[in-house]
Amino acid sequence: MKASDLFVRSLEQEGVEYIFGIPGEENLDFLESLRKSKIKLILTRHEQAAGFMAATYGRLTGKVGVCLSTLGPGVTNFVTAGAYAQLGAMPILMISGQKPIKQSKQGQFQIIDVVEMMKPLTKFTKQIVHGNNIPVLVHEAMRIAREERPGAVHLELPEDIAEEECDSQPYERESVRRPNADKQTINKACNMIQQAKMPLLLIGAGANRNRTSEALKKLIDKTRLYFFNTQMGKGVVDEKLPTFLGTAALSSGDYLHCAIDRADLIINVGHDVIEKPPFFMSPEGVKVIHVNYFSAEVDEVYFPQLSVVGDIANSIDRIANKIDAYKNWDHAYFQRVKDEVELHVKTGSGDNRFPIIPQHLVNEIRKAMPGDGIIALDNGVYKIWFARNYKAYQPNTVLLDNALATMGAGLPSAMGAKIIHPDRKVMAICGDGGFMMNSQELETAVRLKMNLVVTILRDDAYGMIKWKQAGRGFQDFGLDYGNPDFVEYAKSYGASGHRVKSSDQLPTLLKECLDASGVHLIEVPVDYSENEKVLTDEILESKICIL
Ligand SMILES: Cc1ncc(C[n+]2csc(CCOP(=O)(O)OP(=O)(O)O)c2C)c(N)n1
Ligand SMILES: [Mg+2]
Repeated sequence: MKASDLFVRSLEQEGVEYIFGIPGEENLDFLESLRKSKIKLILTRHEQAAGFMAATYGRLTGKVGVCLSTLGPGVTNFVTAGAYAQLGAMPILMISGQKPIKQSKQGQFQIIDVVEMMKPLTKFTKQIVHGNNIPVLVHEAMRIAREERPGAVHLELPEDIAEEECDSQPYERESVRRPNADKQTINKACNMIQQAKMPLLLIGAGANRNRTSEALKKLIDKTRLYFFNTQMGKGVVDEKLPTFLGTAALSSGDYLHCAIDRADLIINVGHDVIEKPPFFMSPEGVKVIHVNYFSAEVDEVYFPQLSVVGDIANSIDRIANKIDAYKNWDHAYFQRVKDEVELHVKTGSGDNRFPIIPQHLVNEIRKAMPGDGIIALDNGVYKIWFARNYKAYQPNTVLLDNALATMGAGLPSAMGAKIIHPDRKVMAICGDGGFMMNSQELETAVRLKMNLVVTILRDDAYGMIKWKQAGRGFQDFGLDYGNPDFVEYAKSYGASGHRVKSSDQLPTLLKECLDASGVHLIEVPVDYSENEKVLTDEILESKICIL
């Protein structure tokens, strides 16, 4: 069989459904093999966007998202997406082409050492030097990408290898089950939870996997434990539940941290060091049970007393079976914090000022989105507002990146989500800065006939940095820009463009766009003047920590 056919057959064998990317002439054999395959090619307008889409596919399905690029400039465009997947624990395989390796008459034209470049960004990177190695390398790359902690892998397929004849066969994918924690450790964890006075449950990024959600819901239903989550743990458990305390959107000092400071035990499920720590440990402070696929990476602020290592869903399920709502638990203070959090989340949500304030926008978008609707956020100051104020009801309905925290991923990740869930409502939420970093993908979305809403918060600035600049006491400098006319810009792609002209118009417009077919871009002029007041001053003034 021809090597490129063998490569595509190996991917089919692994269950690959889509390949996102941009081929170059070095991928032409691969492309021809793909043409004959049932794997669909999603052609994008930038490799970075293809990588973000593949990563989102990995994030939402647990299967490996695959993306394709040419050598040199194509694959250097994968760097940010590779880092996004690697830090965010999203399984992806990046495939890139290369000039012939056995004989080349082109000198160093477009050639960089791609495998070397990929090393710090991936779990595995290899150049394929013989067609017969393809089945084993594809199998290994996929296994490594999927295995906890999931991440990025890369294979380079040089032009001359792609066209050679080989005689090996694709592998059958084996079935693997993760190991479970031992009985003694589960018993120890249950004893610690039973003996605690003010236990809290924390749901982190690693808990955002299939089956974990159910186990955690069972634990909370049975014990009424108060819980909070990190930004990437949003939605694992329904945030409407009465014992949900909120999302740790700020590193410290938020209302929620008052509860954390009082807790004597934190059951930390799926802790991932790539998110800023949602709390700090100290020698005499809170005790921690670390529940994860692997033991804790210990540092000065994180040194759990017990690690429950094994499949998270299994560990939580077994803990839930063994423990109850105990009489010695004192939840009164957590309830007071909960009341305070709810009060502040509501403040401003009905404020009809124009330009629109973030609290109001978050509230209207929550009202407009169905329970299983997905919002995909880019990176800007609004991410904090959404993390704090937008309640996620189902797993993976708030796609935000609190790992690499890159700008430019909002639109591509929304598109990736839409490809996986064509029947669900999907909205990209971007700043004017982040949107413009991958706005060319509007063409891809229109070409793929997606029903998609793209909301752009327009402040004509890199607002997040402006806020931090003011917070440091620096003068306003170097962060303002102009924007295209977003309505006309959308139209030029064959999408529909809308501009919010008053607060009252917002709910109807959101609803209309979500119900309509096609790609709808909504420009929302936003007023960020409340950032400092709500995210800093009011929290400092609150008495809840000392009550
Ligand atoms: C690729 C990338 N470049 C720069 C940054 C640093 N950064 C974080 S937020 C931000 C401003 C975002 O501006 P915008 O998208 O308009 O959102 P806003 O905060 O104005 O709502 C910048 C420059 C980043 N996170 N990612
Ligand atoms: Mg902006």
